[in-house]
Amino acid sequence: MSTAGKVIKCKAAVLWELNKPFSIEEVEVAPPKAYEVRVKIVAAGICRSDDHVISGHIESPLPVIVGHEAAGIVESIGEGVTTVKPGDKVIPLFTPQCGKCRTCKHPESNFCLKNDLGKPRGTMQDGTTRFTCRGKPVYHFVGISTFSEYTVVNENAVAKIDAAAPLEKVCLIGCGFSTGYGSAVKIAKVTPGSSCAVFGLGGVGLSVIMGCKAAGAARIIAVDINKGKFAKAKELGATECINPQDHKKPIHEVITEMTDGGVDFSFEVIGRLDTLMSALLCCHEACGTSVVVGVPPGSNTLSVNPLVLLTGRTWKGGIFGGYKSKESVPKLVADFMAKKFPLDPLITNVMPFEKINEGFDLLRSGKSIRTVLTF
Ligand code: CND
Ligand code: ZN
Ligand code: ZN
Repeated sequence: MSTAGKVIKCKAAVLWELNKPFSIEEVEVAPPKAYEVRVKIVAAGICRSDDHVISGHIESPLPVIVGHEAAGIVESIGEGVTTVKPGDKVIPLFTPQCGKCRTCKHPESNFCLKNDLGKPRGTMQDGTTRFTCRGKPVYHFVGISTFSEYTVVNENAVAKIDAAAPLEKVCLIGCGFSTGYGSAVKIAKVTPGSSCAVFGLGGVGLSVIMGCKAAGAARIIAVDINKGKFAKAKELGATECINPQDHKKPIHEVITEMTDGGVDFSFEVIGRLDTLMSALLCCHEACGTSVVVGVPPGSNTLSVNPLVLLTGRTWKGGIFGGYKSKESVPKLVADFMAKKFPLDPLITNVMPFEKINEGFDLLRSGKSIRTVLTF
């Protein structure tokens, strides 16, 4: 029997309070309104940004259903939807692409004004929610809330992908892989023969390394306080791995000495102010570029001596690897299908959705890269 047009009751991981485990609840998912799409989630990865919501490091109204890296199948569509149809394989987009706003019309930028990232309302783009639990509305996360068996997204926040794509792998294209890889090839525009330093070797940082390698970097210095991450970093292209705790000098000085005055490109992929500063200072004072990828706590600010930039450094950042999401995600999936890059090395754990809290424990203990939850 078709579920189109009806409320669907299903399981979702609800975060009722900060710093508490998710509670697996029965939720009601309303049908999609005009220009919206209801998606059956098949696989969802766990990214540190989801954990940042639990810790309060990323602010969100509560209760909320988080999750922003997933793949699924369209269950039903609202009025006026033309770019996807029921049965299509899709990836939800945590940064939408409306195609009409100033950002979407700009050839280089991707932070579409329809996003719910900067000052999150926790709603769909029309200001209302589609989830209810125990009679209460539940908020959305970045417009896609993927830790639910069913979710509703705007049409501009979902991309149709190859019908043959393995959803339990390409879900990583929804955030971790694309964010990291694009930060190297699109935001930094890493050049052949260059030197790079990558701070933080999680799923996103390792994808930065893959991007640096694909762009032809000659040296890729991987930086982490967890030595357990070094073997995977080398497998994916790091030429050297360093642990700041093994050095008496500040790590930016160590890297500056190793690289004749600093690297060409550096990336902060952790989300800390001290490592943001180290990444900035370890790129060459005259010709280096440093990219902010990690999400630091929203309320914190850095104080920077402008002379650090006056000598010629470039400091930039970006969401979702700078990719315009709706047009780029199908191409990234096609590239994966054509074996232009692997995703398997990033997936260390696969478990049923109900074990979501175990998946987050693995991330926090530094034992996993990406855990993929299957529904
Ligand atoms: P994950 O937690 O898996 O990796 C972070 C790595 O940093 C771990 O290997 C840690 O051991 C390491 N680390 C922690 N502290 C330090 C330190 N002081 N010095 C050196 N290394 C350290 O995280 P992830 O890869 O899932 O995400 C990384 C960041 O990227 C995180 O802040 C997340 O919120 C952010 C992000 C950004 C975007 C975007 O669009 N820009 C999208 N998703 C996630
Ligand atoms: Zn837009
Ligand atoms: Zn993410």
